[in-house]
Amino acid sequence: MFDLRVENARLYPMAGDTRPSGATSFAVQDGRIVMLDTDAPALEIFDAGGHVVLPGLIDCHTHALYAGNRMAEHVLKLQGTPYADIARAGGGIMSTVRAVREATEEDLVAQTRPRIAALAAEGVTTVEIKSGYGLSTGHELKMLRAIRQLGEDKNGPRIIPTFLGAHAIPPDRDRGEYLAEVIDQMLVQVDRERLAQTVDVFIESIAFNLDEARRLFDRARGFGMQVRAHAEQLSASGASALAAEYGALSCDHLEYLDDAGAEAMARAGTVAVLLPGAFYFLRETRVPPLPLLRQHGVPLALASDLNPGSAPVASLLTALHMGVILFGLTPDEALLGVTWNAARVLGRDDLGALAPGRRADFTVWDIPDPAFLTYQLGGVRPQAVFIEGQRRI
Ligand code: DI6
Ligand code: FE
Repeated sequence: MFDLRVENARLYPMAGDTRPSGATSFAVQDGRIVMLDTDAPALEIFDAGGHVVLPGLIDCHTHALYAGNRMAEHVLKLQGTPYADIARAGGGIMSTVRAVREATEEDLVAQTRPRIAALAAEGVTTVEIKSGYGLSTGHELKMLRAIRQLGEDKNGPRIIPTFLGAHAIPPDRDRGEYLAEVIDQMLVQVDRERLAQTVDVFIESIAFNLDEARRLFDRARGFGMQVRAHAEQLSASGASALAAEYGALSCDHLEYLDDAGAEAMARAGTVAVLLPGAFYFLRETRVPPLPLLRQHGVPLALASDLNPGSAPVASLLTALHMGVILFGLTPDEALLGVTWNAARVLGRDDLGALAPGRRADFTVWDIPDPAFLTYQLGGVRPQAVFIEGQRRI
């Protein structure tokens, strides 16, 4: 007797490709899919009504945990105030850092919940959330504990934390000293409290350089942690090749990726995470080099990048749509980018597909075909969402 049988489904397993399955049913036991195409008895039967059934969507890159917002800065920018003036007046990333430092762990959780709920309402069953607005040991740990707390919400999606203490250098700190704090204090504590298993870094002329990233990666590897990098977003730096050398799970943004970087990523199996929401909101003009990524066979993922500064986009379906329209992804690439390849970014071979052994995270849609999600923008919501076989929507 299984726990759950889903029947009358148009299954799109997304296990490496977007083809529909011949099966119309599957069975769930202990939160995992155990077999496709079965009429074995189960304690509970869910009739999918002949609708499209997809894996739960995965948002593999967000900065969803923050306090306050940067709306005033946005309005100033729209009026033509130069960014340098805004930064001088205390705007930019440091304004969010100040707000996060003033917030308690409970404040952070409370302010973030509605954003997570917005993602979840679209069928997102797994959300990655980075720290990176604390920029001191105490505040970074506070962020990670708040992220952990969000993951304990009974009805919320699965939350996967990433440590991004190396997001920016606080302007009042010596960069060498700050990096030493990230490596010798924050990372040690993150490991001790098991607050994250993955370390991210912003490698850019305005953030950390290759040498600094290497030191961070060396230490992360010593703790058995996986690495990721914000790479080649605003300039080409060789960040992707460096991250690939460390077997990075992903390199993210990549607007300025070059041939050597793409080749190194392909060799290491590093996933390219494309973030069209930031490209859109910043009115960038240079798109990530898709032909290069395809030519080298780099796996592609898509994420919201939800953050208060460059992507106030609490919608993975919008990012999916933008991936197709602004970056030129095919619908198939975009769909695998929020399922199969997004799971890989998170190092989770138990997520991202409807296949035996994977977690029974799935979504039910009254749409003619999965590609419809790349067609209609807005107003598309799943009719049902299950996480580990438990109905959430
Ligand atoms: N790249 C980005 O676009 C965001 N972080 C990063 O590393 C910006 C985050 C912010 O402005 O708050
Ligand atoms: Fe980011």
